[in-house]
Amino acid sequence: MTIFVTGGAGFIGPNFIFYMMKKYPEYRIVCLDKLTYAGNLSTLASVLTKPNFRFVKIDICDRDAVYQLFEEERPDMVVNFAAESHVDRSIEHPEIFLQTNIIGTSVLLDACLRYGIQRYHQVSTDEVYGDLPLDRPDLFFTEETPIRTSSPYSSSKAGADLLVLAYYRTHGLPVTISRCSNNYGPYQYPEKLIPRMIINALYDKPLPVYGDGFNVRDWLYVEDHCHAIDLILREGCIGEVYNVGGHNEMANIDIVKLICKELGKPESLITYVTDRKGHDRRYAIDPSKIHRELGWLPETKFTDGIKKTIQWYVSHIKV
Ligand code: NAD
Ligand code: TDX
Repeated sequence: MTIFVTGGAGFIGPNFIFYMMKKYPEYRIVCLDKLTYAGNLSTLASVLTKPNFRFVKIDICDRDAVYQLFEEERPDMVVNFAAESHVDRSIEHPEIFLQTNIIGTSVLLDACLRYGIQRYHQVSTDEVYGDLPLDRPDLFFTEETPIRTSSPYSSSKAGADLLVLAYYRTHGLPVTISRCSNNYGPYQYPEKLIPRMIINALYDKPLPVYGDGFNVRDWLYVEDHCHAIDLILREGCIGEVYNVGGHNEMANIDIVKLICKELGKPESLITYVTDRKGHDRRYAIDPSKIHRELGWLPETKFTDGIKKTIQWYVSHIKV
């Protein structure tokens, strides 16, 4: 079994590679990554010399290079994590989001068609459903919730999802899609809320909270996401979408206060700044389909996961 993991030098990708290499030591994993600002090869240091692992620096938009690698390796499965992933950047510079997230996905799908594949899995996001109001805690995103994106990032991810489903309908390509809520854990680039706040707090720098701080995200420990993808790869129905989330909604301000408390830093570091344009108010996943059909449940309690995450950054940051 050879699995292509794209975007494996970012945040979720390497966590998935470590998860799979531990669980399936007989598998061959090939990581395809362009090493953008968000990619870091040293994250993969512990597996780089393993005989069943290969790293290839490649842009998934580079059709010739991608085809060449498919020709060489003949993968059984492809899991596509590669993406431009930061909403704020997509507002300023949308082009690269369209390029990598949509064109890159189309190149991978074409390669799968051309060389044949057992499974193509697209790692998507709950952001394709837009947002929910704060005053309707009874509402959740299901797989039937209409696509209603807010940012160039989420629009590009939705475009990719539609393309993946079109390759299933048109060509019968064996695809699956997961739409996960916000992940946290080790190796996340410090432009995202949790690592940014931990690192700024460690340096006693201001903690920039957008708007009123009451925007809600549904946080999931990254390993629980990896477990969900593994289950979908093995037992998920082709052509299906699975929402992944652990019913762990929290307001941004509460997360930032918790980080201050865990690190023994004063809340006076919190600084309210101009809101993100089009800022989604609340994300909340209904994960009943993946629970019912594949038996998936999150295993990490937020109180434990956030402590582990903070500890990881503390031990990897020199202050
Ligand atoms: P990330 O930004 O940390 O990592 C992205 C990786 O993709 C980097 O290593 C980067 O070098 C690589 N990459 C970017 N453009 C590339 C290209 N053209 N060719 C090859 N490699 C390229 O992202 P992440 O947070 O690990 O997210 C991974 C995936 O999961 C993304 O598709 C994202 O949309 C999705 N997702 C993320 C979250 C989250 O909370 N982080 C939640 C749901 C879904
Ligand atoms: O400095 C900050 N201050 C702040 O208040 C940052 C970086 C963020 N925020 C707020 C904005 C959001 O309400 O925190 C919340 C989380 O922001 P991000 O970490 O940028 O994540 P989000 O926009 O929710 O998107 C994330 O989850 C879904 C990932 O970046 C996406 O790739 C994923 O699809």
